[in-house]
Amino acid sequence: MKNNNKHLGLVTKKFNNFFLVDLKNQENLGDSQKFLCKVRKSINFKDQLIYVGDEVWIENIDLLSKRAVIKSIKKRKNLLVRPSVANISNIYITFSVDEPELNLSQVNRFLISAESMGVEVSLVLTKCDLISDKRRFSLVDKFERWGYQAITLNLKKSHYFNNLLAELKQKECSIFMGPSGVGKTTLLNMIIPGLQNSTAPVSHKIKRGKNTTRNVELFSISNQSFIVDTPGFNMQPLKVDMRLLPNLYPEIYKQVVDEGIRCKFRNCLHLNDEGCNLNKSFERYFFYKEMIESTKSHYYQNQED
Ligand SMILES: Nc1nc2c(ncn2[C@@H]2O[C@H](COP(=O)(O)OP(=O)(O)O)[C@@H](O)[C@H]2O)c(=O)[nH]1
Ligand SMILES: [Mg+2]
Ligand SMILES: [Zn+2]
Repeated sequence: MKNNNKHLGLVTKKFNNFFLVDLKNQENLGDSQKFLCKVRKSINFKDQLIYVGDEVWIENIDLLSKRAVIKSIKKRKNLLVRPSVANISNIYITFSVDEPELNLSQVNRFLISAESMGVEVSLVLTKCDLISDKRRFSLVDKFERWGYQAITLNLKKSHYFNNLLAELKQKECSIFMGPSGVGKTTLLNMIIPGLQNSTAPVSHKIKRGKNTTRNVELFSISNQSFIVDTPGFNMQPLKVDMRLLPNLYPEIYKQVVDEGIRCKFRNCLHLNDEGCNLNKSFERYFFYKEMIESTKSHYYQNQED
């Protein structure tokens, strides 16, 4: 039985030349939702690769063999690299409060590279069973000053996890990003029943890269809501153009947008006081300056190449 209408689908998995596509609206196609697709030959996709997370139009749907053909790609909203995933709506920057110890400069870099994607960014703090409530509250306060409402998790208390899960089910496509050993896989295993990716204690992990790389995959967690599984990826913060940096710090752009501050020079990097009207007495200003300096040296290095 063939259906020749065109349907919108979501690429959830990628094999060599095949794509697993979930139909977005399942009108008139019964229970079948997932189709193994090839790309239509007549289309030149050479410079337009298809990624997991892409929305595609499929046709020649065969309901028996569950096969179809990808006809075209819908314009994508964004593309994350390493792992390559398209159309992310939410990035959950994930760090443990201990084991490994919380590194604020690293948290800052992950937050900024997530902000540079132009998506909704949240902060998750795992392993809160390892610290006192007092310390936990002080961290929540700190990140509130950074512009983030941190979600604190504790494997021993499912209550917090359930709140996060309910939130994820309201989002289109979420991903956990953070360094190795913070509990991302543990979280994914709790969110996606039956996933059973292997987790490893921190010390063990440092000795050797234990993950065997599998491909990125999207898992449905509720109707039209997905989470990215990124096995075998050690997430690294992306490099960000320094001219964009002022827009990526809530403490800065809130002053510009809410309070309407203006500096003398239009593209002020807020480094010197002359003609700069930014109130620099916020906690992350030091990190901000440090980041500008390091991107500056990269910038000049690249110019010389
Ligand atoms: N104490 C504690 N340990 C945790 C928690 N979540 C994860 N872990 C442990 O942290 C280690 C690394 O977890 P894993 O999920 O592999 O981290 P990933 O590298 O970010 O994927 C494992 O030994 C987990 O059992 C937590 O809430 N509390
Ligand atoms: Mg992992
Ligand atoms: Zn300024």
